[in-house]
Amino acid sequence: MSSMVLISMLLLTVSTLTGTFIPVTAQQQTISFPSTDDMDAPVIDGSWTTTDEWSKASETYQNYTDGTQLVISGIHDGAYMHILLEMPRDYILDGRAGICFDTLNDGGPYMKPDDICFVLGQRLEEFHGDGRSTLMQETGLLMDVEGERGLSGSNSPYESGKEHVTYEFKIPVDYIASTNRTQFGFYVVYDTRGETTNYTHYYSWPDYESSSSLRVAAPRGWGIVSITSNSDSTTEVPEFPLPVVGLIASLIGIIVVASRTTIFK
Ligand SMILES: [Ca+2]
Ligand SMILES: [Ca+2]
Repeated sequence: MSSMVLISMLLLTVSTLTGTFIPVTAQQQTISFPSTDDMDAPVIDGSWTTTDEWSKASETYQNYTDGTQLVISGIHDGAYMHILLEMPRDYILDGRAGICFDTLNDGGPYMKPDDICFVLGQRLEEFHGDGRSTLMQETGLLMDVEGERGLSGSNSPYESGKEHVTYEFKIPVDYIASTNRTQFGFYVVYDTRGETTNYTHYYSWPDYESSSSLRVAAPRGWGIVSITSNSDSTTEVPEFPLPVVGLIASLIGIIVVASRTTIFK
């Protein structure tokens, strides 16, 4: 057997095995909120205040099967996270929207006390988990949190001929990152009555079937939000579980030995 054929077979084996070993968590949807140093923080007034208000924020798009769209924009300045939820095809302000953080990023089937949601409808409310259900439990609202909703028009890049629904939030970083974490579970939920029906429709990110805006998906299925600083955003490296690293190292050893055998025989 030539060494080239042997190497090809070994590489095929490696790629097959690594596919098996990569953990499920690698598939979790992730959003990065970049950091900004300038002082032009978004104005929390419920709409695109200027055409460049959210231009430095990250954008995450979610399309739903009924044609509804959600755009999640986020940025932070070290002290506050600023988050914009935008529904380019929703023209009537009749629902509510919420953002949830798994502050310990420990997932699980139920919402726990460290899982915090801010929901904005007629007013802004704060909820935590009870550890035995996925239903949000209302608590007192942290003083330093802001949220406003409204309609955005021509200042928005998604202006589609009609003013559409937007929600803006301002959340203190140290309330979410109390243990100096930079990654948290993240979940978005919103509802609307829709254009042509009186039924309430529920949407979420990640995209799950919902029957209530106050009942979340199990935190283990939430996405991830990571708050990056300018210095560490370029140093991210893909993580491999240790068994794969060991496997690759040993196979490289086999390849070297096999090559030498072929060359020197
Ligand atoms: Ca604004
Ligand atoms: Ca949690």
